[in-house]
Amino acid sequence: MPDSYHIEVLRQAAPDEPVNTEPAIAALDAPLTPTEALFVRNNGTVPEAEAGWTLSVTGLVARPLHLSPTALRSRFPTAELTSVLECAGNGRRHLSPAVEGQQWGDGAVGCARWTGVRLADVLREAGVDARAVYVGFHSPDHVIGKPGAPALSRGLPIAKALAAETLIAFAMNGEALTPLHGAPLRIVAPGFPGSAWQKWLREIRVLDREHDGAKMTGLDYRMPRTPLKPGDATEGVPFDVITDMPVKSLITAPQEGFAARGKVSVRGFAWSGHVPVAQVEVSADGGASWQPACLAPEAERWAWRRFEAELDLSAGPAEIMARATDTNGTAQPLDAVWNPRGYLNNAVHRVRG
Ligand SMILES: Nc1nc2c(c(=O)[nH]1)N[C@H]1C(S)=C(S)[C@@H](COP(=O)(O)O)O[C@H]1N2
Ligand SMILES: [Mo]
Repeated sequence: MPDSYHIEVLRQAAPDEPVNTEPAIAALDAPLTPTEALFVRNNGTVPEAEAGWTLSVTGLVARPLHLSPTALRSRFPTAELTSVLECAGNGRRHLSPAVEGQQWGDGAVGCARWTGVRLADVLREAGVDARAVYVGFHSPDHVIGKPGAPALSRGLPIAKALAAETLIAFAMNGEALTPLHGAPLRIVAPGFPGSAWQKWLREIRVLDREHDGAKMTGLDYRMPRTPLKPGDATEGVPFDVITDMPVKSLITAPQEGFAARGKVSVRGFAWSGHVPVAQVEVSADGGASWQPACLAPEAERWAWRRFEAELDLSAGPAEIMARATDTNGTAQPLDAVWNPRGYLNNAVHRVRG
């Protein structure tokens, strides 16, 4: 863990802009990302966790629930896990040609400890109807300047909503959630993109069809079912909601512009969505040859895993690359794969010295 690091603010909270922040990669060189170093992704305002906050469970349920955060905590068993949180648009900056959207570098990702209750326990208490296929999430944040327009209302397929790892969290890294990260309650949906991790949760609606809330439809957080090339028309092309994150790795040391030569220690983290990481390799010759990195065992299913290697850089300036492969044998591509909204860029991470 470095002594100090800076957090690059990509978009400052100008009156007409949501707050979005991205840390320098040095800030991510720790198994648990410090709360102040975790990226922030807001689509609208930051609501206040005012007194009287109620979480409602409505829709296709036998017994609708209305609970304060305190009642939620006392009524259901506490569940805790460590999980990566990554924005689907992380790495968008590397796409060519460029696509619109938040121009994230490689830092819209982190790994934190989450404490809450299982969404499944709450849904079972409410009594989910057999027709349920999806849950929709609702929050009070709104488009800046448009108080009536929800900023984001996403959801989860019912199977993921009922999965043991899906939480309604009230704490992060052992402390109450901060306003920027969704206080008082947020969804934790390991393996899904950050967009599914609804912040400032106020209502969970059980539905008999895929949710169609703000930024659930159109091209938002969706991938074309078949690959598109830049300039291709998107009309009539089926786009599917992103429900899984690809295998990926990040070199956290050395940093871009490093001066070390000779035998250089390389380290970072590897993670994946629902298909676990199998191995990590590193290269110093542009991907012509790869050597295995030492990968820490999977201590926690959804946490990122440390990798370490030693590379011979005595030949001079080099570009270091890391490539993770999942248990299906799918490896990170060498270059970003273009798509209309710039999602799921899991190209190998390159650090130049
Ligand atoms: N209510 C609400 N929840 C939200 C968002 C939002 O704009 N509003 N942004 C989502 C997106 S796109 C991401 S990547 C994560 C980011 O979580 P963080 O800001 O805690 O890092 O929150 C998600 N939850
Ligand atoms: Mo996101």
